[in-house]
Amino acid sequence: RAFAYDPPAAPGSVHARAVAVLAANWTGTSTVPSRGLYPHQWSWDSAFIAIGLRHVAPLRAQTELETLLAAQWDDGRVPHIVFHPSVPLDAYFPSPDFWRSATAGRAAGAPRTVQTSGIVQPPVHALAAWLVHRADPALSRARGFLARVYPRLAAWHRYLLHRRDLGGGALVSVVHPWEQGMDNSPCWDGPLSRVTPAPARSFRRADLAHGAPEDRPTDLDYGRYVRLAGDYRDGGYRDGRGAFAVEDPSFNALLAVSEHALARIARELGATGTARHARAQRLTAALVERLWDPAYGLFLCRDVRTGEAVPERGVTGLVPLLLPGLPREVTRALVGTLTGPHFGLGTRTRLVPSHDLLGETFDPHRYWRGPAWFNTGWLLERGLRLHGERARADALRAAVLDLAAASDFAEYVDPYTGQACGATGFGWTAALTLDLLH
Ligand code: 9YW
Repeated sequence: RAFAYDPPAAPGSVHARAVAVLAANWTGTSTVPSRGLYPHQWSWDSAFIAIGLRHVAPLRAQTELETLLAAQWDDGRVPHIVFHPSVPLDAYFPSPDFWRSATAGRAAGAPRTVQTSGIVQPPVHALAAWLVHRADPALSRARGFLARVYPRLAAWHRYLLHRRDLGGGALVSVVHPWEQGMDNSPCWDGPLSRVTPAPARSFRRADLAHGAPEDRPTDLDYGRYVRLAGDYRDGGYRDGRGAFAVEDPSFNALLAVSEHALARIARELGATGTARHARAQRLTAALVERLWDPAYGLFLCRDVRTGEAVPERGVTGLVPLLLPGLPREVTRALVGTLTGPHFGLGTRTRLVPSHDLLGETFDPHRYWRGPAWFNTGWLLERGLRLHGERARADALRAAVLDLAAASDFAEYVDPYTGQACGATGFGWTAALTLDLLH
């Protein structure tokens, strides 16, 4: 009776197949992104997964988020990976013996009983918690779900706003490309070029056992990821001094959207939520002031160490379309960029590419350097709908559903052809398909 909440879907339907992926990736307390490639719990994956799961198994959706939040550090950070103790160490790199959270993270209050990474991922969790609550308010109230997660979500946002404003402009900085979630985006090439890669012989990648090397980040990328993460660990995971610090549009937009969701949660729990809505609006204003570029027609990343904008068109710069309260000329320009020659939605591409089609570095198969991902498609579908672009939202929804089903719920796809890349049976692809079907 694992997924007995809804009336059974027709066997073989897209709905039934998506439910089967989530059932196969469920471990008993959370859902893995991919059985082979990513066999632990990932932070933003869990938020997206809960958003889909709520329609078919709301108790599991609540549990998914509660399991992640149980691994929160005392300083408020929610780790990007929570490791499953039963998975062999060599199944994923970097493994718990690299992060050493319980010892290296002691000063920051890492948990003692569970092993985690020490970096974070985009804060989609309060949005997810609110949507999960709304799917079954009676169950949520009976379990005291919101009352239990609210203090943890509030501490999480506090950590980001207070410890991660490294640029001093009221925006959050990421200190590692893995934190932003689009690992090898060309947006990082500039800021990463200052990082001396760790020697190739000092670590062993596990991802290449599960994915074609030409679809994955390079060894040079990995050397830099390892150096940055190792330096952060060796500094006791204290914030403020690392070589890499970037203000990213999508990370900050997701924080603002989640702050609006946290306001609604606060209201449901009897507070007013007014201060939180106001804070979300201030974040939105800071995003526009610091990262909006009218000439590019999208938001740009800002390299905090040089103070310069990063002159690259990444899908991250479109994601703020998700925000209410954007100036009208900004939303109009974002829709123009999404459907224009750089992203080609509705003309050259079937699903939103992760990077500029006309950019020198564009590669339709290499991870976040061109392929289309389903989570960004889902976020932009919401953004289009929010801003009254109904026909475009409907078309994007149809494309997500088609390509997810045809690719067997691939991790990412070629944006022109829809050809599957990376893993199949991928958690958030299945979950966000379910969400769009409901
Ligand atoms: C890694 C799990 C994660 C995602 C990221 C994606 C990739 C690589 O896989 O990260 O080793 O963490 O880039 O967004 O959360 O699906």
